Amino acid sequence: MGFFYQVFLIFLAVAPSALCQVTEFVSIDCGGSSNYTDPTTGLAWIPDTGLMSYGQSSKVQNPNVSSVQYSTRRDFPIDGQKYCYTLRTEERRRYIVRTTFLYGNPDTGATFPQFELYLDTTKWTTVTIFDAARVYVKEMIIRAPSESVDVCLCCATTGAPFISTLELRPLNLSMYATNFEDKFFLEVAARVNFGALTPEALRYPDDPYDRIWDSDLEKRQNFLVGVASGTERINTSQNVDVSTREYPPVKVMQTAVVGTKGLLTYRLNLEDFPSNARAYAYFAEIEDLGPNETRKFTLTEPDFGDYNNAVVNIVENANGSYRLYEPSYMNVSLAFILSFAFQKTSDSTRGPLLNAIEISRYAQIASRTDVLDLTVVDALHSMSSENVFTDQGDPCLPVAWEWVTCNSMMPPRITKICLSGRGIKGMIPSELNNLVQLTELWLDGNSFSGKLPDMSGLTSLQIVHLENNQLTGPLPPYLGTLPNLIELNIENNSFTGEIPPQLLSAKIKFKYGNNIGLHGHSRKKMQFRWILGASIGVFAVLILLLLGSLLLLHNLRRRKSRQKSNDKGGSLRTSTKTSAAYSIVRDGHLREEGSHYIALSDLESATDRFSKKIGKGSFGSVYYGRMKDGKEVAVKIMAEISNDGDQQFVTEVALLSRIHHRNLVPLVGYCEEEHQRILVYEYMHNGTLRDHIHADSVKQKELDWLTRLSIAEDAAKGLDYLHTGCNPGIIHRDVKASNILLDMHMRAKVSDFGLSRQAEEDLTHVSSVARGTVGYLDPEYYGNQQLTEKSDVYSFGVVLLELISGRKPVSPEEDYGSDWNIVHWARSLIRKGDVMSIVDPILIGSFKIESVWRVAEVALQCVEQYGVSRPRMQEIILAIQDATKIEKRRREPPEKLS
Ligand SMILES: *[C@@H]1O[C@H](CO)[C@@H](O)[C@H](O)[C@H]1NC(C)=O
Ligand SMILES: CC(=O)N[C@H]1CO[C@H](CO)[C@@H](O)[C@@H]1O
Repeated sequence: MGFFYQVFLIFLAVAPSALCQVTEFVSIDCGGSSNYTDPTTGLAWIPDTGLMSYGQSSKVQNPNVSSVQYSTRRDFPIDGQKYCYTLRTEERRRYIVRTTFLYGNPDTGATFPQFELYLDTTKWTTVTIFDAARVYVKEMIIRAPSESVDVCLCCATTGAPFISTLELRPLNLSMYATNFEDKFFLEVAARVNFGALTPEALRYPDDPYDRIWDSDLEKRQNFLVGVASGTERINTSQNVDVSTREYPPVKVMQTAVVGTKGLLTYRLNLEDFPSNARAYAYFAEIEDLGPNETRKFTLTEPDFGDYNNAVVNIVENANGSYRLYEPSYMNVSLAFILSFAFQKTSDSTRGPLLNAIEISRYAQIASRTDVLDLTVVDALHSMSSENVFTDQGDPCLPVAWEWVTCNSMMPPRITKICLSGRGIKGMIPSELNNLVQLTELWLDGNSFSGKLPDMSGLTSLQIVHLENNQLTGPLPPYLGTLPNLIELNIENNSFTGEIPPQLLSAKIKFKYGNNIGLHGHSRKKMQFRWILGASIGVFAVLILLLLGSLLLLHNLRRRKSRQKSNDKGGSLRTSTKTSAAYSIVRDGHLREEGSHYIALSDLESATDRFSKKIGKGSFGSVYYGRMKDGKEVAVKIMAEISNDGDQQFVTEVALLSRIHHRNLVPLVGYCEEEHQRILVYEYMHNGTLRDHIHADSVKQKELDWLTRLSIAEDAAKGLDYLHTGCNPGIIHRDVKASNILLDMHMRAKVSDFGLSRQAEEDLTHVSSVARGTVGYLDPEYYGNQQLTEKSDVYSFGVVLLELISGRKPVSPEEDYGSDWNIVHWARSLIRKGDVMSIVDPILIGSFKIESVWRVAEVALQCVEQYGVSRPRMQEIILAIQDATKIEKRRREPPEKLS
């Protein structure tokens, strides 16, 4: 399966858009009765008869939609139950799950239905029918959490739940990937095709992924109102290059609206909002602009806050006309009413243009019932051959199965099982012991046989009914010690042996008649047991006490040492004043804790008169040295001593001496003598990351994918600490592979804060001369000189691409053309879905492609044009950890539930 999957992924990666998706589409006509092919779409539909045994098919009257799938619907009973369709999925693959609802019957006078829709246990939406003739479409984009998903209807407040169609559409690898997909599904709130030629929505085959693009001509309440005057519709028949991340259909990009008077405005309602959302805009220049013409505009939307100032210049952003530019907001908080405006800039000759938008709500994935409890219901299910169980979906959520009662914990636990008189045959499953919250167990009136399993873990148990079965064997002693038991009935079974004496106490309502082999206890035996039991008990208590105090001591010690290390690193957090660093500069004294002054003569002897050069940093040469106490160090001599260098030197020392993090190279000391300015760092045995990725000898190069991931995670944590752990935050400004060093255990540490400046406390950016290294430099920063943490993120994205590809960021010597640049190269290949082509050849065959995908995805986000679209270091760390998890999962087979 793993191999097949990989082959399949490679196949997808090679031919993303040419792939014939149709065979993988699942299209279910609910209430339908036969298979057929829809002539307008060419899609094959199947009836839901094999998937759903509840409810009944009902004819839709007066459908104004001619498709066969809307001539019937399935109506469900009005009761407290949930009704679920189960769809097979490939775990972790992304899909669109779509349900549609056409009620039809407008003239019956009955109230229109309103009910709840769930995906697994996650609340999807409330379906409310206002217009009997409208097809309501609900779409969820998911990364499949397991091998199947349940689509459940329940909880009608008026009318009866019903459904018209259910569709599953697999997506190409990284389409609709978000940093939040472990915890959130995406509920599609709006997907609009502007300038559409007809009021009908556009879908397959125009969209190979069968997304539904609503026409902006569709008449619906509160849909695209408040249109600015001067708004005109344009279209083209020329092809538009859409090979970006989401592959919107060409046909949608071939039409647009233009604000000929300089303004485009729209207002629409977003169902299930306010919420956090993912918002995409799709722009393609489809008018032929004259040589002196420009189209530049800005977005004005109160909710988008920060993004308002970004200027869109479609041709420039998309790198040409008839090409797609798709800026996105990965996480923006939006209100129920979305009202947005695009405004021409004063120096632009043409008004704003818009081809399409797509807005989705983040729907937090709800927990399912605890897996331990699931093992029990699965075991019970598998026992019954006579189809006693027809339950669907999760046992507890959104409403519990009829024979199960659950508590309201998250994840929920089962508190009561009631299976009286179901005709179940076989042994009581041993998994039962997992139900630690169970208070009532009713298994009476079945044909359970064999011995009672171990139920000693069910310490919450109060009421147990096992009467009228064929159970045998002795009554296990634990029955007498269940602390909360108040009622036990085992009548009419074939139990044998002695009754545990506690059961006969008055506190428990115990019925045991008609068990031929069962008998009471003899008193003597019992006394002996009591004495034995008591002395064992005392002994155990003593041992426990002893162990307990040992543990306590251990913990105390641990806490103390942790406190100590916290104190060390804490100095930075608590000193919130920027002025601190600069006052040191003014005084010229560096008496910070941590770093200390080292005399030049000591350094000369440590480095054997600077004889062993090991590298060259941004500011000067680096030499190997060994201090008197044996400590190995890297000694960095600052090259030039201009005023500028002076300042940087002092700043760096002041900064570095106050920062302690295990992913940052520690500063040991400094020296300032005879016009020499020297920094002394801890020596890193394995040199720079650059040496390892781009080494000449193959032996040195052997960084496997997991090692690369761990290096990336370490370095990301170092940078994250600089950005968020320091107050004020610190921007590194020169993140690159040669500034990531490796210690003897191949743990990575970020080095060289030569270019770092403390970000001023109340400014979001600091202006200064653009610095950095060619190939890693953030184009936005280069353009506007506004430095933010996101510039480091950009550079780190380049490092990630280096780790994946093993190639240098810019590479005149490698034969890739004169302006070869890793970002452009990787971006175009990844967007085509062709991640295999960028992977370092020496890794081929030894990694899991999905793990590389995860990193490639986040790397692409890091090198987005605009800083606001780039993730924070924290999100990057999560992505890398995710990739590591994926990679490791293959190596260690998943743990089996016992
Ligand atoms: C979006 O941002 C908010 C606050 O900035 C955060 O609470 C939330 O977890 C983020 N992600 C999602 C999917 O909402
Ligand atoms: C340039 C172009 O193709 N324009 C077309 C836009 O759509 C209308 C029909 O709605 C055509 O008549 C135009 O030729």
